[in-house]
Amino acid sequence: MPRTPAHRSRVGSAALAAAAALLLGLAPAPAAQAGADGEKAAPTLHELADRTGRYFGSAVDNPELADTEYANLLGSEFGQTTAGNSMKWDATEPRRGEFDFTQGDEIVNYAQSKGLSVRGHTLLWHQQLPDWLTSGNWTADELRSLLKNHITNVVTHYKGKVVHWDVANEIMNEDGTYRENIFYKTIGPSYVADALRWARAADPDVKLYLNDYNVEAVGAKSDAYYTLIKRLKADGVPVDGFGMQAHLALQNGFPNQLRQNIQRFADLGIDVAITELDIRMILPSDTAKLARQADWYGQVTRACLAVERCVGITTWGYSDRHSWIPGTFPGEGAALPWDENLRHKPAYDAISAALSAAAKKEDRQH
Ligand code: G2I
Repeated sequence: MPRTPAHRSRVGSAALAAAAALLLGLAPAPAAQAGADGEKAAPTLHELADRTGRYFGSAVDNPELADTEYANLLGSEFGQTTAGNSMKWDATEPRRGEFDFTQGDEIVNYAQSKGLSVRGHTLLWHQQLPDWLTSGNWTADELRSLLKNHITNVVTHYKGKVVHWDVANEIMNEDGTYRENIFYKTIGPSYVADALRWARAADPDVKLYLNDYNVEAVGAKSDAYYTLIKRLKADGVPVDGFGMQAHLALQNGFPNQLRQNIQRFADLGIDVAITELDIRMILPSDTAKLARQADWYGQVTRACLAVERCVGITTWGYSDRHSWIPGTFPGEGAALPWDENLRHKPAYDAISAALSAAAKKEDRQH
């Protein structure tokens, strides 16, 4: 398969990040270390993904950085991270016009020290908005100007520090209609194109994404994004990618036609990323559920690897020690590839095997 320029530019990102870390006087992320017996340790997920021109990442939330064992493994196994909470509106603009990047910067500094690239998450969402914004009774013009100011300030601050932005998060309902968030209700659907344009004006290089859950399968919700992105592209609105969160649950079934769905978005001339992958189950976990979960992780990984413009995979955390799921879905959990003791689960081996097969194929072709 011929490499596109976009593909080529992703190759060797680990090496570039290590060089950048050296220039900054930071210790580069450790590569796979030779074992005590002189044998080479197994390559990390990101090293394998990198050989296919992709990244493999994990989200992280600020309090987790204090868990040194966890933060060190994140820094050595992964090539990318996403701030779980600290770049959201309530964190970055807690009072009108007053910006606070302390927490977001902490993630960026950590990522740079480990050679990880960063995905910005998120400029606009219906959750985690500050009270001053949600309690205001804004006219369309006022809200448009608040949104523009927010996007301009946040994107400008992180210019050159984040490579992707989830510009608009979760803007569609399950039936493919627009979610009635404050922006839609006050401004109408034009806020999406405007948000993308303002983000582009603030940083011409960062990749601008729309991002949502339950869009992995072909269906009403993903169809709505397909139609929207097609129209945005036709209108010359800067949209570079589509993020499929992929918060999956064993009891809900595997998303129908995942690979074909990724492909049809790529065929619109945009990138696709798996942005928040986790695969939960009803607790307690058992051998059969863990095997099924492993199979699903392998399938998601292979679906991304099968599409040239699927640029990478991010899991929403990597260990059952730190996960949003038990708090949101009581009785469910065990969703990540490492257990709470940071030991590999079968899911880890399935991801590694899928990446390794693709990396070897890529090595043979070049
Ligand atoms: O809900 C899972 C994810 C779905 N897609 C968008 C993501 O942004 C979202 O992330 C989660 C975070 O992982 C949670 O950590 O978003 C949640 C909010 O909807 C986050 O939870 C919140 C808690 O609900 C708050 O009580 C807490 O103050 O995290 C906050 C900061 O720790």
